[in-house]
Amino acid sequence: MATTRADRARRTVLTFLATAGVLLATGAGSAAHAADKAFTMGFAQVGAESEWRTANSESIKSAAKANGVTLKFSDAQQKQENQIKAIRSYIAQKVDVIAFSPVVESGWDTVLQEAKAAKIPVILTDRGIDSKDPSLYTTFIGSDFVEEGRKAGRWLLENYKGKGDVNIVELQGTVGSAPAIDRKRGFEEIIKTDPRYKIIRSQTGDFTRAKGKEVMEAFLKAEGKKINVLFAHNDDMAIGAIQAIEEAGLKPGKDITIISIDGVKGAFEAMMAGKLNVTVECSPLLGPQLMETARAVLAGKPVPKRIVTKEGIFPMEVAAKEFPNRKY
Ligand code: GYE
Repeated sequence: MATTRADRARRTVLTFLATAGVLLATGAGSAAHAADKAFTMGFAQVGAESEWRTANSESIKSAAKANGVTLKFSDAQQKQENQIKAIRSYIAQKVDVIAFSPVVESGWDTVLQEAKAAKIPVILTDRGIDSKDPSLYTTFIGSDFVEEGRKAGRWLLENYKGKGDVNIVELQGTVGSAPAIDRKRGFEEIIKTDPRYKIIRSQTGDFTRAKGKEVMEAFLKAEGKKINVLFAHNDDMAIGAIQAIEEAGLKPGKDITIISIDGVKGAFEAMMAGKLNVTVECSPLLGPQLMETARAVLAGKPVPKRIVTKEGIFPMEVAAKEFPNRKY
């Protein structure tokens, strides 16, 4: 798509020059050149905490290759201080553009002011920040996490068959991260419209399988058979929790209804095995759009401040049919 658009732009410039017959070559020519030029991007990734993240990193790396972008890529192991260090090193290396997926929402102003002072544009991907100063980044490409939480809540209200109180346990994502804060908010907004639904335990599992399992074990120990529903902020934690539920002698997907978010292949496998009831899609395939947007920013073209990823929801009944179409 990027090439086609660039080609079209070039053609328009050439046509314009030919018909007008004027020497605008310097101005128009250099703009077209800037849009086509190879550039260097520094990307500060969150970590490798989930299947989603692995697919996201892969998407960014392969899109950089396909677009001739020189990519400097770092993995912060879910630590903000490492991301800040990586961003500072990209500033020192004078990359053309910096992109990153902020592990948590707060605490970015200082380092982003440094990037701004160095005149390096910053693109947020996947996760947002809570800064009061919108001039610190050019655009934010990613999902609407509040809406994902709402979708999870709506599915529950529409599909839960049991009678009486519905006891929910929640596995939250990384503390302070945009997806953990927003998914919780969206889910609560919907379930509070029916007083039968109650979150009886809620704790972070840091978006990983291992912690998802560990925390679910603790939930089971404390609440046992009282638990009707598990809402996990991502598929990996749900998959870890499924193991804990089985080890406790219960049937995941039957004794406990399980809802999670991402839509990774592992979730589809769990749904096909009847162990996960539904996954809300969150696409990690942001690479092509990121490269296209970076190119536009560097060419001085206006880009929207917010680019929202489109996504669906997949209950277990459609898992086998959808599985072959899944790209991550
Ligand atoms: O849901 C989770 C990952 O920020 C949307 O981070 C992302 C989340 C995703 O670790 O699996």
